[in-house]
This record gives sequence, C-alpha cells and structure tokens, in this order.
Amino acid sequence: MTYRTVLTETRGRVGIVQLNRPQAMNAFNTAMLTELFDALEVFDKDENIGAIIVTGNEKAFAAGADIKEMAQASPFQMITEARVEIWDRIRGIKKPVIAAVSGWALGGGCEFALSCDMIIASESAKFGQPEITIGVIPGAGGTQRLARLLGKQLAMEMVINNRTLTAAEALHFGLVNRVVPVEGYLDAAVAFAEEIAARAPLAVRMAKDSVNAAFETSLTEGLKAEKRNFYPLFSTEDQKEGMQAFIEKRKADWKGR
Ligand code: DAK
Repeated sequence: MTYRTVLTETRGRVGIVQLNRPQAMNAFNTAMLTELFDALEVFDKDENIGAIIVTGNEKAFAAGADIKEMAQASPFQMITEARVEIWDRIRGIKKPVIAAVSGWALGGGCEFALSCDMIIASESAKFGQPEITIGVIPGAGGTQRLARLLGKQLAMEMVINNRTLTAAEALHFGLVNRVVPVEGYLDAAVAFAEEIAARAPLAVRMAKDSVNAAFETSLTEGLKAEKRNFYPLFSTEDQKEGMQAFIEKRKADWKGR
C-alpha cells in the first residue's frame, strides 16, 4: 500500500509511523486512520521489527478526529462507518507501540496516545480532551483510560472542563514514561524503543498481553492471565538461552522462538 497521509521508516528493529497531515494539525481523517492502522499491522507482522513508534511533528502529535469530516455526520454514519471501528484495531497489535508526542495531543489524538503501550513526550507536549467545547464527549476511550490512569477527579476535569495537561504534569501524574527536549524527541523515543526491540520477542509479547490484562479483569483473572503467559515461555529457545547466558555471564542471543 502506498501511503499519502502517513510516512513510514525503519531504524534497526524499530518501525516508525509518522502522521503526516501537518496542514490539519494531523487531525485523523478516514484516510489517515486507514493508513495508520495498515502501517501498524504491517510492522506488527514483520519479524525484523521489535517495537513500533507512532509520532507526529514537533507542533502536533494529532489534534483529534477531523472535525470537518465529522461535522455533518448522523448517528447512524458514526456507528457504521469504518472510521469508528478502526480505532479498536490498536488493541490487536501484539508488539509494543510507543507514542512519541510533541505539541498537541487533543481529543482522538490524546486517546490514540493513551491506547499505545507507552508514551515519550517532548517538553512541548499538551494532552487534552476538548470534545466538550464542540458539544460532544470523547468517543475513542478517553473517559475510561483517563479515569483508570489519573483517577476520577482529574479525568472529570479534563473531560468536563477541557483541562489540558502539560508534559511535566503528564509525567507527574504517570500518563507518560519520559519527558525529553523537543529537539531530538524522536531520536530519544527511538533509543527508548530500541532497548525494547532488542529484548526476547516472545517474552515481550507475553509481557504486553499480561500488563494489559490488568485493565480488563479482576485481580484473580489477571493473575491467571499472567500464569497463562508465563508457563509457555519455558517451551521457547529464548528462555533456555536467556537463563544459560545468565549462568555463563554472557549476553543472550535471542532467536524469537
Ligand atoms: N479537525 C479538523 N481540522 C483541524 C483540527 C481537527 N481536529 N484541528 C486543527 N485543524 C485545522 C484547523 O481547522 C486549521 O485549518 P485551516 O483553517 O488552516 O484550514 C489548521 O488545522 C491549523 O489549526 P489552527 O489554525 O486552529 O492552529 P492553532 O495553532 O491556532 O491551534 C489547535 C491548534 C490544535 C489548538 C486547534 O487547531 C484546535 O483546537 N483544534 C481542534 C482540537 C479538538 O477540538 N479536537 C477534538 C476533535 S473531536 C470516536 C473516535 C474518535 C473520536 C470520537 C469518536 N469513535 C471511535 C466513536 C474523536 C473525536 C475528536 O477528536
């Protein structure tokens, strides 16, 4: 597929998808959503890729869904059109997805970043859910993910009263993993992703699935999910190699099997 609204590149074992509608602050129109998820799924299937970064530009990660495209939609169109269900495809990506956020992450842009597994923010990053200012509410998970991550009070303030969080606040409240200078923010995210991409691939996959289980179920069910992911790793070559390498005081050579 040739992309018009995203750019892709690989650096070592890291796949990068860059949102590329700078004239519209990277607002998600149907074309960009389709291409973004296609690119993510291509990297997810590529065994030479160990981690994926989604980024925008220095000024805007993404300013949300494309308001101009959505403005005249009927409820029926909102429910049935591909652009709605497409957002859920992020949950099917098995490899770690890291959002490298600089500038605005608003509405669906904030929600997409929250759907990723980790966030590296530049010092200029700003997170917010301004849907209330255009007469609606978040529809891609913002009310749920923010409430789980930040607690009820701050989530309420963001969703009901358009409170935005600076990068420093987002770090303070645990919404992002690191805050880095604007200049070179993508390089910093790549360095972060490279470390993950160099780890044992099957263990990374099981680790991601296990942590995500914590958001889906009770503690009892979550602990069962962790065990279901833990035991099969003892059937992998990488488990034998990892433990033997520790014993022999050498670096493990991962095979991904
Ligand atoms: N949609 C369309 N165009 C946008 C846009 C957006 N979200 N955000 C910015 N643009 C366009 C502007 O219209 C302008 O275009 P021209 O006038 O030049 O043609 C251009 O980008 C530059 O924007 P500004 O001139 O406004 O730039 P500023 O630096 O002054 O301000 C800003 C930047 C990001 C603060 C501002 O543009 C802004 O407030 N943008 C709107 C932010 C917003 O309200 N976002 C929430 C959108 S609603 C769902 C899934 C997802 C969603 C809902 C349901 N389901 C699965 C059910 C998501 C909904 C949303 O995200």
